[in-house]
Amino acid sequence: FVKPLDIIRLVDCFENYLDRNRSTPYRVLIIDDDQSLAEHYKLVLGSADIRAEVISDPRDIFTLLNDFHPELILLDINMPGCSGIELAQVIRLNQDWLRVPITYLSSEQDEEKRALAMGRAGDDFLSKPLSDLELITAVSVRAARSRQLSDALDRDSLTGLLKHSRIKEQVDIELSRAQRTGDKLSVVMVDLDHFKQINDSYGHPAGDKVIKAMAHLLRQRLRKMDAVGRYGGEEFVAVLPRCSRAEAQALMEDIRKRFRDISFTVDQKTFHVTLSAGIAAFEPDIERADQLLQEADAALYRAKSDGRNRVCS
Ligand code: GH3
Ligand code: MG
Ligand code: MG
Ligand code: MG
Repeated sequence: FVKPLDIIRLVDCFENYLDRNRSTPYRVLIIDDDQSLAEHYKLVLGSADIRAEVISDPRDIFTLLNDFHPELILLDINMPGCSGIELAQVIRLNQDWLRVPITYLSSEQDEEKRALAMGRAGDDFLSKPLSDLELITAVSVRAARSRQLSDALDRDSLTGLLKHSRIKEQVDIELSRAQRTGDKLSVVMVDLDHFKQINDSYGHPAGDKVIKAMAHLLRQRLRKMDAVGRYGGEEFVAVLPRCSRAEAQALMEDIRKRFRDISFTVDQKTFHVTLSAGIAAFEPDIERADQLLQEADAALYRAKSDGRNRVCS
């Protein structure tokens, strides 16, 4: 195993490279027929706070891709009954997994076969044996880059929240889950009050600061399983699985008050901003995600017309 000192040094030197959200460990999928070697890799990566899952039967791959959402795949080439090269090609046929980098990790020495592997579907090639330090370094760099690319595609650059299309997708995903399990689900739509006036009075950069503060507060108050996105300019959507209408209402009341109490200062002038929110909850008659979003939007409209700075459901 890597000496603790080496790991600290390594983590230090990748500090900038590792994403801002280092509280979420990278997820790496290891596919190798040599189970004890794969388990060893998993332990080594675990010591550097990288989460690895091991597959020794390639037939399990699609379940794992869907459930585990790896940010990097380490793929053996020579496996009984299945070639890693073919497996990489199969993974690449699926749109959903296009962005996951595939790194071959193989002891294959044959030059032609290595070239074939690289020319088909994988992205790069690491040769076994690999020291623990090499493994951690190679995986950290690739997973960090994978997450950065993913964030750039999925997240809004001002707030770091999910973009419009991704948060809508998230409503879809959680609605399907709620329909399957019968669990509760709430969707919240938030809009800042009289935001044009804030921009007009204090300038656009001040407006941006307020939007960022809203995003920060939402992230802070929501649970890990919740998703939050910037739906429009100063509009936000939060998806709250296993959260009832009443629980969502209480949570949003708390967020509303906290936000109202934030003092913003620009050019020695202090001001406050309020929010309005609308809540929709999953009921058995709801079939599509846009119904939930429409219901939340209608509740938000009521909050606005009832005088703003309130939560309606
Ligand atoms: P209401 O209480 O009815 O929501 O009033 P409002 O002024 O907030 O309503 P409206 O949706 O008409 O205005 C939203 C404003 O938000 C308009 C736009 O200039 C501003 N805005 C949108 N995106 C951004 C942004 O990224 N930064 C800043 N500073 N302002 C933005
Ligand atoms: Mg093998
Ligand atoms: Mg507004
Ligand atoms: Mg608006």
